[in-house]
Amino acid sequence: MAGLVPETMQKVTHAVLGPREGDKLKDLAHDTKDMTPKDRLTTDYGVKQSTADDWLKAVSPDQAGPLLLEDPFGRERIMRFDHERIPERVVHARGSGAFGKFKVFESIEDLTFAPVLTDTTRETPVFVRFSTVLGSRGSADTVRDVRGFAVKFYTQEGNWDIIGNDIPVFFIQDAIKFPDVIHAGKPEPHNEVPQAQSAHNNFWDFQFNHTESTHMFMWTMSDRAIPRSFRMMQGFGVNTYTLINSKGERHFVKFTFTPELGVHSLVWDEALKLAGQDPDFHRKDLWEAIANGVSPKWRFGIQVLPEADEHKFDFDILDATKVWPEDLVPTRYIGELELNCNPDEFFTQVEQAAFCTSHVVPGIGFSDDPLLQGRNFSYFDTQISRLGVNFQELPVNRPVCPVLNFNRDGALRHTITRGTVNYWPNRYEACPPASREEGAYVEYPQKVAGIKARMRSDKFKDHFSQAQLFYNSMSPVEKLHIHNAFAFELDHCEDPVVYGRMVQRLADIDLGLAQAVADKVGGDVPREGRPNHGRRAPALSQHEFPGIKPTIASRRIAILVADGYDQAAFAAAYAAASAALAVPLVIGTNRRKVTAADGAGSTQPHHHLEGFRSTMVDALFVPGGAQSAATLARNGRALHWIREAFGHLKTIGATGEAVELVQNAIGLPTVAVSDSAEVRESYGVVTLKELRPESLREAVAIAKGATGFMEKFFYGISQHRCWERELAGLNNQV
Ligand code: HDE
Repeated sequence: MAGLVPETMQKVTHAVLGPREGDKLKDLAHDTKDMTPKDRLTTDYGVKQSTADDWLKAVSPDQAGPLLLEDPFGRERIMRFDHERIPERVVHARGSGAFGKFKVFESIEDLTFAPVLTDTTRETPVFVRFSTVLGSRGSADTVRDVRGFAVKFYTQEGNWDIIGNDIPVFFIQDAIKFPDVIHAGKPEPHNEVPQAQSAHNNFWDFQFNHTESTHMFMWTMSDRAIPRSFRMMQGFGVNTYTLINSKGERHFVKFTFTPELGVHSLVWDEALKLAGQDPDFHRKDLWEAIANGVSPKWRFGIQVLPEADEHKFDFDILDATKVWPEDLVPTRYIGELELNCNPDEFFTQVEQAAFCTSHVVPGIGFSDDPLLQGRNFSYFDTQISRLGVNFQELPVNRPVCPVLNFNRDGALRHTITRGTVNYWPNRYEACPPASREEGAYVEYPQKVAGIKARMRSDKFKDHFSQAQLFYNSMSPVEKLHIHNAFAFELDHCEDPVVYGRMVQRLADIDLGLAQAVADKVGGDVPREGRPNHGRRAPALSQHEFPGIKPTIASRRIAILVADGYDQAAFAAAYAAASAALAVPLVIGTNRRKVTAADGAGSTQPHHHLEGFRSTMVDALFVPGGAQSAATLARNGRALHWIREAFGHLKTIGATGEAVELVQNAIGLPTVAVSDSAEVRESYGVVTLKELRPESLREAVAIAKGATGFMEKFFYGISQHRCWERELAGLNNQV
């Protein structure tokens, strides 16, 4: 897992990649090359090179001498290197992605005639790119930010892109404001500080000046903005699209992807530390899960409204700062997205991936959502400056169905189109437009009447109801995290005007929140707030997610050992974790073989306590063994590991002599749980004094639940974090 060598990953990738008929992966194979020891180094123009080490020189008798400019090999290498960089994405520059497939399990032919959403026998290849928004390409993964969730469906009818986020609403209502919101969020213009952060004056100045952003900033101050993994985030299309059926009827639709693993987040202190300790945390997590065959999956859902219902709500359904609450418009889950194949090369397949909201297939259309319409212009436009006008010919972007037209030339054109004409109509009738029956995209005949004006409908003007709805729907822990997030962010705003006004704004959502934040960050404590309508929408809380099966698959469990550890307990935990598809990681005081008590075995740690940190795992297990426990008890970093994992609300398991070690480190005794006197538990710390099976087989049996210890330990991990610990105020140990 963490120690996988690239070669192993390659094998996994290729095994999963195996060619399939009509598949995007097969299509990519045309442009994919392997490098083997049998191949020989050549120039870009195909001539074999004798060395990659020495520039051609005018060598004098003492072997020194100037480089000769005439060396085409040396010049080619340097010149190609000089031009390796392309502009990074103007937003969402930091990201990573993977290939996979999409299937509908329930046809929605009542709503659309797009086969990608009606043909239940079809498997549509996809590429998905996840990203942060504000940071540049080399910034850290775990910063507080919105996450992008962009899906390219390579359908037989052409490419369809849903370019979504992990948050269902947006900061602004009209695309014309996009440059402002992004300028305000990106590093400030005078000193290019801060990187990948919304915690600065300009961001919050913008938020105050745009009441329409209120709903969105409540989401970005929630745990949604610090996901544990790309695999544990929802994806929302955000904008309102339309579906058209074969009767010519149109429905409004919002698209959602909901992860099988549930929606889970880091805790803030952990996110901050990871940004330095492992800036690629999310990128690696996605890669490793896929390489280990634990393919992340999402259920694909739609919220649908008939055209006739457009004006039935107290919000405008075309306003991207509003959700369609599920109690009013339930989500219908109709398909599944699965990611099962890592890219072979990051630059060509992830960096060069280009998404366009304007790319939809017949049966799917746009709405008059003013944000979406602006996006339809922007994405295509930005690809031209980032990748060039022929960006759709790049392997990752090109469709799997035929592409033929009279668009020609431009920089780096690849396709060679035979024939003497390059226009329509032509005397040969070559390449005529398609009819509706042949599958042409035909626009929905929407009636349009009105005047030209720069305005929005009145319903766009309610900027607070849904911000209140969101906050009201949070669990007590989520509310606490939102409070802490504001306290952090506004503390980073030095300008009293900025934080002073923002705490007043919070009173438009919740007076208690505003007062608590003002108390922390300064500014006048608000005395009065906007009346709160008191409504809740439970589906907005990530703690109230229905239908998620508890699992520990792909969770990292650190096992802390030193010489003299209890082999039986170690083996039991390791085997049970592996059997449950979790990832046990052995952590030693150094990365040298560690010997078990009585020479019962040995293990080679994956990492050592200083190199790896508790932030990088989901749970911690410390097996007994008197000598091992005593060594760890004397090691400050080991104690820090235990305290920090406890502070980050992680499940901790300990057996034998390690029970006392853990209890002393966190200062918390464990209490007996009712079903077994042996197993004790307190606030997600699970202990068992005696775990001394005779054999590995017995150890595995124990692990599978015979004593209840592993059961309890694993159940805790499957719950992600022990929130009760935080509510009891026990987590201040980090
Ligand atoms: Fe984007 N956005 N955006 N955006 N966006 C881009 O296109 C833009 C918006 C989103 O992994 C850019 O290829 C405008 C909402 C994602 O490659 C650019 C507006 C949502 C990605 C652009 C928005 C998004 C982008 C920059 C307001 C969630 C990364 C690079 C009208 C539904 C895609 C690029 C990837 C990228 C413009 C608002 C999501 C400049 C004008 C709302 C996930 O075209």
